Amino acid sequence: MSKPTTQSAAMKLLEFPHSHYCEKARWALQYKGLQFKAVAILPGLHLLTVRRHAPQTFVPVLLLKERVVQGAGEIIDYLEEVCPSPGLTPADSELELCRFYEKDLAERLGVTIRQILYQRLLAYPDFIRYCFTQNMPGYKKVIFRLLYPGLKKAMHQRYDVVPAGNATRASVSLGGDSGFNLAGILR
Ligand SMILES: N[C@@H](CCC(=O)N[C@@H](CS)C(=O)NCC(=O)O)C(=O)O
Repeated sequence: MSKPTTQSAAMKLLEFPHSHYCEKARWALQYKGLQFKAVAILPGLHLLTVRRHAPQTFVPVLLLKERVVQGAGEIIDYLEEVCPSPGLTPADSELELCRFYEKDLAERLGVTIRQILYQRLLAYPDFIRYCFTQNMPGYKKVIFRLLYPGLKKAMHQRYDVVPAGNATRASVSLGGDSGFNLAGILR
């Protein structure tokens, strides 16, 4: 892909603007100077939107004319392939290590940070509504308000957010033998 082409101008990024995974994909697109349209979708209703295009329900999803790429790491790999310069991934001996850290940070740090944040923030619906629906039309804010009780429950389950007061149960290891205790942060 030469940049920016008609195709890149037609690219859409389905995202939750508050999501760090979506931010990662957005940063990669911006770093490469590609034109794209970020499309904020409403958590909850995203299940319908995303499943129309992609095999799983999560965002970010990059929509191109003839291709759909789901997941921040996958989007970066795709962009590296079609628009190698400026590069984001080392091509030499550091490649393997770089991939290891990227995957590890996405799977463990990314998931844990989300868990920590939602542990606290789900109790503040106004703040969550602001983060999830800012810049969306009023009717979506209303829909979100109606969906919130169910969504909150679903997010507790999906993101393994422990109920308030039980936070000391949660403990994750973030690096080799050095234990990283989520409870220490949540107290
Ligand atoms: N492995 C994915 C994870 C993305 C992810 O977990 N996205 C969350 C938002 S932070 C999501 O879309 N959750 C809704 C769902 O899974 O249906 C990536 O690296 O992009």
